[in-house]
Amino acid sequence: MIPTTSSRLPKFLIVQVIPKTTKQEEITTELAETKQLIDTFGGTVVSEIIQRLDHPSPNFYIGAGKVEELKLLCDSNGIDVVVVNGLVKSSQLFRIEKELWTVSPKIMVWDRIDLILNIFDQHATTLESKLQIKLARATHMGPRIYGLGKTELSRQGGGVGTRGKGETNIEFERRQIKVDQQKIKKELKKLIKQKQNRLTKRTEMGIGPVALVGYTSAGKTTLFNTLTGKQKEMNKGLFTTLDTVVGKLKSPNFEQPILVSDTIGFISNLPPVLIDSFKSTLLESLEAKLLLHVVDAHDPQVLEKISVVDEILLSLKANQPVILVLNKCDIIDEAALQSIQEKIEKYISSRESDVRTVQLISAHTGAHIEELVSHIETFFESKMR
Ligand SMILES: Nc1nc2c(ncn2[C@@H]2O[C@H](COP(=O)(O)OP(=O)(O)OP(=O)(O)O)[C@@H](O)[C@H]2O)c(=O)[nH]1
Ligand SMILES: [Mg+2]
Repeated sequence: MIPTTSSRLPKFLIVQVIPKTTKQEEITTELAETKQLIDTFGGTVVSEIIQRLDHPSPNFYIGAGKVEELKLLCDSNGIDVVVVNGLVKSSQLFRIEKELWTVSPKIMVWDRIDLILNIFDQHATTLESKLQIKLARATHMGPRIYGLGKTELSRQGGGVGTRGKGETNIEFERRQIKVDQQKIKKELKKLIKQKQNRLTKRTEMGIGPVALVGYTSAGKTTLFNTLTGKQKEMNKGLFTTLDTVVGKLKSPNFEQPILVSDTIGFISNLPPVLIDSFKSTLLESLEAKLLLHVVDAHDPQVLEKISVVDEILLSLKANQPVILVLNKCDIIDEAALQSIQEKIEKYISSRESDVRTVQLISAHTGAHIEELVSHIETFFESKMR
């Protein structure tokens, strides 16, 4: 069990397999993001193993020699959780976990999705997001769900994590899990229907909606608060926002308010299972008339992150007009800003997206917010003509 309430933070070890041709810079960035995720979860990274392999090994994902190294490191550092940063097969995670039983049966082995789901778990407040997490977890865990490993889910399942279970038991669990999944899906379907009705009603009450989308921690909620005068939680960590909230932006140009929605942030290597389960949360964005794609212009990886978000929007078939909002201008110097703007212009012209405008702002200080609002107004005025 993870010692979350004890005096120390759970200790994490990151395992990363990297193709031989990957540049050092990319490795550093990827590791930094994983560390940030672990930090958000509330853990501390005490060790890492990086293996250069063009193809992950079929048995353990990492090579057998690295498994031995992993055991030693887990033992000497008192590791609680090993995070294998990648899309790892459930059977591979289980095999690693089994190897680690000789060190301690308490060590858990997660992949990136498990880590993200466990962060989601901490932030889920509505029945909808709780169900979505449950469903994504059940789909993602594969054989691990049958109580073969001592994973978070099996722990939550209340003692399912005992080893050496008979075939009959596993068969029974397998059937039970299928039944549970069907139940969750049915419940979610009902919630989506109710939500769709609410959305239709709400749309009649205002203009829009405008949806804030973007990479996690880009500043969506900060901008949402600035635009609507609300006080939603914003945070340095990733995935602070999990559920969608709608607020009103009052404009003297219109009788009705402009509706603005804030939703969950995206991240690279977000697997389809997660996107799929969060479709109902993303409903507001999918049905919006205009998207504000918020980016952290101060981030050195800004272009890569814009492209990740664009790909996810594409996969969700969200092809509405976009205003690209370059946020955090208060902490960027003039020269860096110019270079970023040029790169972004180039990126936009190379893609078939519907970016109407690029607007630099600071959601934090409020700089250039009026210009952004004016772009939003112009968009809806043109629609009404
Ligand atoms: N300097 C500066 N910091 C900002 C600005 N906007 C947001 N931030 C900071 O960026 C961090 C993330 O902000 P959020 O508004 O929570 O970001 P988000 O996109 O909603 O993040 P998630 O909901 O976690 O996906 C917080 O620490 C904010 O204070 C800005 O304009 N300037
Ligand atoms: Mg947020």
